[in-house]
Order: sequence, then C-alpha cells, then structure tokens
Amino acid sequence: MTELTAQPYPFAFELSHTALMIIDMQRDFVLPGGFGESLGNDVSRLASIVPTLQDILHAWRRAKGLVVHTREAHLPDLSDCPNAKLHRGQPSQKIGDVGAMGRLLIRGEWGSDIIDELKPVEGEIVIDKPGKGAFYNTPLLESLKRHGITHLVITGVTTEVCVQTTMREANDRGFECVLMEDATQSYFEKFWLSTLEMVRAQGAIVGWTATSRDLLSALQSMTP
Ligand code: TIU
Repeated sequence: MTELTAQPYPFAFELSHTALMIIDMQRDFVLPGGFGESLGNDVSRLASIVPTLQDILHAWRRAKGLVVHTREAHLPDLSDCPNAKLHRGQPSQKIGDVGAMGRLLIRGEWGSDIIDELKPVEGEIVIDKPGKGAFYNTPLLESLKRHGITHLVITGVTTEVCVQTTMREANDRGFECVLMEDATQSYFEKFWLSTLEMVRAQGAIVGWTATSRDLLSALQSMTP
C-alpha cells in the first residue's frame, strides 16, 4: 500500500488496483480549430498541463500501472448524440461539422484523437464516450472491474466538465479517486480551482486532490 500526500488527507492505494485515467486530451479540446474553440473558448490554457501529464504518464508506465485514455467522440452518423447536446449553446460549429481538423468530435477524425504527446501505447485502454462522464454508455466499468481496479488517479480536461463528471460517476460506483491538481485544466481558472475545492471538501466527499510532484515521488519510491 502506498500513501500519497493529498488533500484533505493522505490517499492510500495499491498500484496493481489503481488506474491512471487521462480524460479527453484530444486535439479538439487542446488545439486551435477544434470543438473547444468553436464553443468560444481560448484553448491555450489547456496545453499548459501537457508536460506534467507526460511526466505522470511515463512514470506510471515505468511502474507498470494500468492506463485508461478517454475521448469524447461520437459515431459518424451522430446516432449517439442527443439533439440537446448537438444544439446546446449555439456554437459557431456543431458536433459533426467539418472543421480545420476534420469533423468535430467524431470518432476516427484527426481532431478527435489524442494529442501526439500523450498517444496511447499497446496495452492501454482507450474509451470513446458520447457523454461528459466516461461511464455513461461505455464499457469502462466492466473493463475496470476486469482489471481489478478499485482506485483511480484522474487527470485531463476540462476540470469542471468531463473530469468532474467522470469523478462523480466513479465515486458513485465505489471507486476511490484522486484528482491531480496540476494535471487537469479548464478554460476558466476559477472553475479549475472551485472544482478542486468542492471535490475534496467535507472530508473528500467526492475524492482527494494531490500534486504531480507528490505522485511522482510516490511512484519513484515503488519503482526499482
Ligand atoms: N466544453 C468543455 O469544457 N468540455 C467539454 O465539452 N468536454 C470535456 O470536458 N472533455
């Protein structure tokens, strides 16, 4: 059992029962010309966490931990995208429209894939999800159960949308979750911060938060 320094108190986990989750680090959210920008966002904030995420991913792979990547990506015929989601917010371009990196948030398009810096490798799980939460209408729960996973180290974008929704879904399904403070980001600074504060309040009501520095030193102490 490893004890990770965390808020509001240490997060105890066993590597063999813990997965690193990297949520939606797709070109469509992180790069200009994608879905994130079509919603009116300045996407440059999200790129700031990429080096930290690379450090965590490499250390997790070295320690031989399970990695799960998610992508918010729909079927080409949009049969898994409710009208409510398609039309919400009157975006300049909708899901499925052709953008600079292909059809927005559509499976198999260049823009909907994970950025080169965090490209999945063989043996890692990749989940395409139609919702904000990674458990809704996906095989994630069965996959985690099959691997004996009980604990999740959660990273990715955006903190208050897909990351928080997934963390709440995981919490309700009995997983112990720690959110990495400097490996998650939002288009809005105040939403990043308030999400960290709300999940760890009330004695970790949704889960813990911790820093990459503390995670990396915990991993170093267990990797020969
Ligand atoms: N818009 C926004 O902040 N996020 C999303 O639409 N998806 C994810 O968070 N991945």
